[in-house]
Amino acid sequence: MSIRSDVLHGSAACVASGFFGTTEGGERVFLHTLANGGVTVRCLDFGGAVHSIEVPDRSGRADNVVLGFDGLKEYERDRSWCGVLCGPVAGRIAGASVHLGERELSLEANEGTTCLHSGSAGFSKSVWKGMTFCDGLIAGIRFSLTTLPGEWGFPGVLSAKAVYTLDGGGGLSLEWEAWSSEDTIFAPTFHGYFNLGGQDSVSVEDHRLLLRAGRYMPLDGQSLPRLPEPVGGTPFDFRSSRPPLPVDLFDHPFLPDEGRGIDIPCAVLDHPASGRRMELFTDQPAVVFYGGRSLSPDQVFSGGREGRPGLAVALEPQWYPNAAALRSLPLPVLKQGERYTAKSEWRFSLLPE
Ligand code: G6D
Repeated sequence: MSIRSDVLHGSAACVASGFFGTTEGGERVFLHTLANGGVTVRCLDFGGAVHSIEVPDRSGRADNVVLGFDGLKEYERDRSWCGVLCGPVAGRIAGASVHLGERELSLEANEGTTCLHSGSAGFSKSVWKGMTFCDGLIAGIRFSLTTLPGEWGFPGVLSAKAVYTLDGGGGLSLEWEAWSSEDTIFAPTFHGYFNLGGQDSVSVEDHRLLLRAGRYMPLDGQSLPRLPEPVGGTPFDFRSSRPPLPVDLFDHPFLPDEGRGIDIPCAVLDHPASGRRMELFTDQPAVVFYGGRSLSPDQVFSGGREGRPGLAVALEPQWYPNAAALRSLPLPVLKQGERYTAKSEWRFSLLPE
């Protein structure tokens, strides 16, 4: 069910950009605003981050439903990947190394001996080039980034594009394109934290989550994903909508076998009190559901909201994490000169009355 027309305010698509700040390295960062059909999305060149998503509730009152920071310094210092693009490879890589053909890729071990989200820099700490576009029906922004040769330990020069598009019916899509000058691995994601209760909500305990996933990947003692197992009879069975609790438990890849593809939402997050619903569609084989257990009071998000476990949840569509260590899962190889594409969509609507 899309957002009712009387709530859309009939606003046509529009875009705007403004200066946001200068990084510690002296790079200028712009904030880009996409507005369409009553939904407003703000994105940053820094990390290709989604800074805020304002969505109406059943009474038509719009509120921000993702975590973001008010200043650039918080984004530069953040260690929770709040709202940013992760890559070239999202998730954990055991031993921070990957056998690729005859090569051994040596990546940054930024979590013990593990590489998490391509290290402490990667896509999430890069300044992307953002260019907005709008044709009256859709509003969007194209983020582009070209790496240095072998940057972050990934072979060759990578040219990546991440395009956010906001349609007039509450749909925010993210489409990836990438090319590499050498054979490499490529499996990015978007790491937004969602709380559909809005800026004043401090917990997702009043939300409900549905995951159309019959399998999930258990984690070992270092939070490294292991081979998939059935969810049946475990706390990881979200095939019926229920509260995403206990938040500390969840940091797992779910495999939306049934819910994969752009026409069936693999995940549905509901907030009955406000009437907001978010559906996630993706062509990727995995979605990491992370309950936000590492969010902490030393983080102050937009609107002065202190971090706490369960403040918001992340749903990160991506390739099978840790595939390099799990021989039966295919590596996300991007061959020299090949074009990588992927698409996910976060669609906001109102719960049926
Ligand atoms: C924690 O284990 C989680 C990761 O999955 C998450 O992406 C990160 O915090 C932000 O390390």
